[in-house]
Amino acid sequence: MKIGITCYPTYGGSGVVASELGKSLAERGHEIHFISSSLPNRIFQLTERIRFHEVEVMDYPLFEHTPYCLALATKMAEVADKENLDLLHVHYAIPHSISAYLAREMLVDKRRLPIATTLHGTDITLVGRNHSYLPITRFAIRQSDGVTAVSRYLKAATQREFCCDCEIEVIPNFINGKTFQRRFSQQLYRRFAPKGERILVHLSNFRPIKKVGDVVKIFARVQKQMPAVLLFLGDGVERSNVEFMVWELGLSEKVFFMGKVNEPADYLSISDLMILPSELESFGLAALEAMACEVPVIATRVGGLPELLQAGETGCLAPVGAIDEMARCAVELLSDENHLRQLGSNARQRALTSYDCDKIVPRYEAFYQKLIEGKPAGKED
Ligand code: GMT
Repeated sequence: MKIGITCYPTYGGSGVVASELGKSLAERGHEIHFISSSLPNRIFQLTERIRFHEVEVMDYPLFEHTPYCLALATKMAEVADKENLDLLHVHYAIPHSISAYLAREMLVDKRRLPIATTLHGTDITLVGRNHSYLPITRFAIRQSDGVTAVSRYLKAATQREFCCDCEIEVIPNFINGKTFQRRFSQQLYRRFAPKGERILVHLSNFRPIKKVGDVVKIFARVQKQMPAVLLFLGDGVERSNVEFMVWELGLSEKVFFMGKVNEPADYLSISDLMILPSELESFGLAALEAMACEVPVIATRVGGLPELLQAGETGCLAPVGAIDEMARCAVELLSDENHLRQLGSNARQRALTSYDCDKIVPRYEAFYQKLIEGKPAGKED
């Protein structure tokens, strides 16, 4: 198949899923055309089967806001026509689904161009619910030839708030179990934990919804009970607030801000525990990546996280804001090496059994096939 993929190329779960999906599909013999404003995150190499088409947006003094959505639609139609694409797959509904809809309409007299939309999270639970975007997001979902959501939670939320009769297929996030596996580096470990401290880790885009401040509060409690350090992977709007908080608490020597890293598995592999205290998480890709590297996860019992994580088997689940409970659980787990390693091993097992790319990517292929053949898509997970 020849597939056009559009996503936000920045640091964020939907861009990571889109990039990894494109890479896996290319490995399976498909031709992938990324259409976006810059090369998506985690795409480090272009090949015969992984191509990139940059959306160029002309600015003009009259424009208070540059109309990216229109430039994207134009590029989608151009690439679809020139490269004879079978399908457009957009990640994150706003505004990508609308651009895809416009591209499909632009080509309507020439050729059929099915569009698939994958809903990732805040395109439904936050941004899409805003009155400025809700009607057009609903329209975009209805106009897509096929829609997937990354968890049963997100499917239900979409049907409840956007369209109860919409067919939505649940296809969860996935990892490549060969890339994401524990490859412990003594040298890297010693860089952060020279005295054998426990390593806690958090990976996110540092948006308010991630409650990164809670990670610091949990860590502050844990490090009073045992020698420990904290690694922050990723970057985003909340980072400077969190850095200030760390400094105010006198923890600067124990907390490391690594920024955006190309190989998160290297850092996850030296970590003992991931903390993900999000206010909402439609799936929780960061947790899955940690699990694949044998890192148990302490997370909040929200959104799609309980579908991914099993309390007591792969870590702990607690209510949003339950700092003391999460800190207590962390101390308990970190104090029992055997139990910690058992949970880590369960976590990897679960990641491989249910979320490896070899299991999930064929589901996208089957989904595409149905859309290309013009069959209605959408079934229960
Ligand atoms: O809203 C975000 O935090 C970013 C968003 C994205 O599109 O990058 O992440 C969402 O998509 C990920 C990939 O499907 C999911 O694993 C995340 O749980 C989800 N984030 C939220 O629901 C907050």
